[in-house]
Amino acid sequence: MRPSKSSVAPLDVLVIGAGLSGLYQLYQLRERGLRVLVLEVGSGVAGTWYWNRYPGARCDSTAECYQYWFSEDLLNEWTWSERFPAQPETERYLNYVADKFDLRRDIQFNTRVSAADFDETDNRWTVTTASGETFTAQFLVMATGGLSTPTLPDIAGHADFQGLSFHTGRWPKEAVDFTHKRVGIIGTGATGIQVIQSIASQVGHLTVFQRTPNYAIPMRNPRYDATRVAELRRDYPEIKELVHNTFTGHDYDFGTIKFEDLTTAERDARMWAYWNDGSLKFWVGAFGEIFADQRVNDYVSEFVRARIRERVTDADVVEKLLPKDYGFGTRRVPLETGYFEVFNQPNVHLVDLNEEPIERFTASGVQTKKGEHALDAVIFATGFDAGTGSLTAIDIRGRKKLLLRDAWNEDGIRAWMGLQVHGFPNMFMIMAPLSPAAAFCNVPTCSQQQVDWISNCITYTRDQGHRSIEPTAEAEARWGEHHDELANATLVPKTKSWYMGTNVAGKPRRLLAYVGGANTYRYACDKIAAEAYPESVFN
Ligand code: NA7
Repeated sequence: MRPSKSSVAPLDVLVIGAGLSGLYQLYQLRERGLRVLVLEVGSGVAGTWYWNRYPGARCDSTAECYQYWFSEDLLNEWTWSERFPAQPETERYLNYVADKFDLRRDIQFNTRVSAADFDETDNRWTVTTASGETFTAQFLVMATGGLSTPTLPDIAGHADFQGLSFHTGRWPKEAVDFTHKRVGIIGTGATGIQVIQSIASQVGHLTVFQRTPNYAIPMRNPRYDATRVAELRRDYPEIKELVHNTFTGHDYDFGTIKFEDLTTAERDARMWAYWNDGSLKFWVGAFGEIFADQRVNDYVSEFVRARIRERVTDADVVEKLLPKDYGFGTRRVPLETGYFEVFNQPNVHLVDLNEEPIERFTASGVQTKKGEHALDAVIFATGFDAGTGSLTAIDIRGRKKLLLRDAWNEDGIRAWMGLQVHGFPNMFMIMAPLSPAAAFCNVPTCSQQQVDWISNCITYTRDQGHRSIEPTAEAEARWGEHHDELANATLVPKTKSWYMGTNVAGKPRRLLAYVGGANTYRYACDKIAAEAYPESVFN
């Protein structure tokens, strides 16, 4: 146990988490002359890109959109090597940023926060760590990440299994050698797909346990040579402007061309053009109507199923790989590279858990309804308690000792603008529920927007001589109603996924992220600031 640091000079702001959001939050607050400390559970910076070091981990946003915009020097110095960088490169980038801006001196690593308590008398937060240290600060910023609390399936006998087991979100730093091993993987989301396509050719035998097949788009991932890098640098001002003004924070947007106005040939030509871009542009850009119009969604879904059929040779296997009971784009669409061809390999076996549910782990593998699958290692690519998980894991107590976890259990997830919670003054959240950043946004775009807004809000509150800021209950309820109204006008709530909280037992079923658009959301946030926070109460 470390000595208590409660004697440390009082801080203005405590930031929890040193990932992409926390690093930028530290930078911005420091620029404003505030005393800031970041607490981070990992031994290094980078958050998601620190923990998710599983084989094949790679960004599904293009490099030119997945970066910081605040420093011209940084934009000119850092050179991305390919369009969709792999985990080590993004981790290196975030370490480079931490060093360049001397951020580490205000980050305490290997520190797990267990509790945060708001004191109504002095309007300050006290944060307690798992090792018993305490810190106090006027403001608390939860930069704990939207996808940082791994979930493990509730399968009997896990402790009996004698082989190796890993969760992708807690991958060891040391390389894991799967050569000649019999490996099983549970989960075929964005993560599972990256792992499967990466290890299938190395392992002795791969058993893929699939509950829900996914639509996926082939990734086109060229290397960036010097010419391309120079072009991108030239275009950075334009890209920066674009990402901040689009629906999803990428450098493309919904098209203005309507599905209804096109002939079948024109529709198909448009889909092929977007498909061949090899990015998530097909999802958002081809026909925006897929999110609300079932007929358009059916059409596009069939196009994508046809692409899967073309690539898998075994008729029974391909049937299992085709998503049939939900529409394309209503859950996260992964990018892939040779994923479907993996199932043509003789050393790969697909287990459809709908036909053959898992009964339990045994000492030597996984027992399903049809028999035992002998395994040397199991990989859990089973996802995260998204949005809420990293916040409810901490005992956060606001006014009247109200526990955030209880508040969300009793009232459902509530969060004004996805930024603050009524009853929890001076606490801000990044990538939290009910904001676009929770799922429907290119993370760096929305994370930087929220950090900028939070930094300005904290500065304003202090400059005006206020001790605290808190949204009203009415404003919070209005935001929740607006959120639900937009969500229910889409097809997304019809599909089970982490977007809806259905991947975690007992989690309230509600669309996690705001679907009004990252651009619309930003304009709303800017208006609130320009009008001096009319929906908040200052003390
Ligand atoms: P996801 O997208 O939540 O995928 C988790 C996968 O694990 C998915 O295929 C699940 O099947 C499967 N899963 C979860 N629990 C079980 C059990 N109990 N039995 C069988 N299969 C199970 O997580 P990812 O890590 O892939 O991606 C999360 C985000 O990180 C991603 O969207 C990117 O934004 C980055 P299901 O579909 O629930 O039937």
